[in-house]
Amino acid sequence: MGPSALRAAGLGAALQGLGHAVEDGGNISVKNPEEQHFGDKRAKYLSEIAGICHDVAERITRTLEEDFFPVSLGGDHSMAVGTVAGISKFHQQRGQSVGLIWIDAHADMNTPETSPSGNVHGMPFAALLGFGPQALTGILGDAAKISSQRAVLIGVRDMDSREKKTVKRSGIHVFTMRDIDEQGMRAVMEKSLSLASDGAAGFIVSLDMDVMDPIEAPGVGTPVQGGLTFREAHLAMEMIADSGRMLSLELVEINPIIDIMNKTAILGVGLISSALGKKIL
Ligand SMILES: [Mn+2]
Repeated sequence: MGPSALRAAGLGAALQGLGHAVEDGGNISVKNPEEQHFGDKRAKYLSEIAGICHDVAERITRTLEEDFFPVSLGGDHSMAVGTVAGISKFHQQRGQSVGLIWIDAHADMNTPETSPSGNVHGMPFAALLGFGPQALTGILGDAAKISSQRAVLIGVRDMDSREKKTVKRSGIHVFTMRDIDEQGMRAVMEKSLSLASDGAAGFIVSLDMDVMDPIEAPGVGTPVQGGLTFREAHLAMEMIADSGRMLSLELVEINPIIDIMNKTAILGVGLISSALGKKIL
């Protein structure tokens, strides 16, 4: 329902208003989880999610081959395994590396062995670095999709105790909410943009709406207090646009059932617009 909420909030018209030619590729077909058994409780719906991620990866690769800029709408964050695999593969075939900027209240760095919930949407970042079940790490080939030196996590404020160990061991760059409080979003983004694009074709942006403070974005599955303000998030997107190095953008975890008057999707449309060139002046 997240993509529908973003469409209803006027995403297409907003991007056309910025001068972009927009083609809506429609939804990727997904089975209703209510009609499936979750399977292994350490990684619920793993085989269904892996199948969807494979479809997403192929769709993304085709989008890039057709010379479009992919904007992917979620849906839960497990889809990032597909989007990032697709973009990484496309550039790898051209001898290029890509970076990753992951903006999220959580690290999404669990594996079935460490996850307290068994939710696969808490595992995609780990899978992209090569940790976790082969069903996820092996999409479009077995190699890690992203090098930890070019992977940046921004806005994190809630990690499981065993997950913290994986984050530290992974070697990714982390800017927690405390770093944003102390250094300011501008400094955090300057460092992040430089780390993610160093020696690479550019970087992927994966924006989980739960990075926002729940006052701004109530319609997310796992809200955590103390998140980004409206302007901090827009500044991050504006600096991403100014860098000219973004290769793809995804926005995930909007759940209109628990939202208030589509507020979270309306904010999402604004953030995508800023990332794709909307300026105040
Ligand atoms: Mn996430």
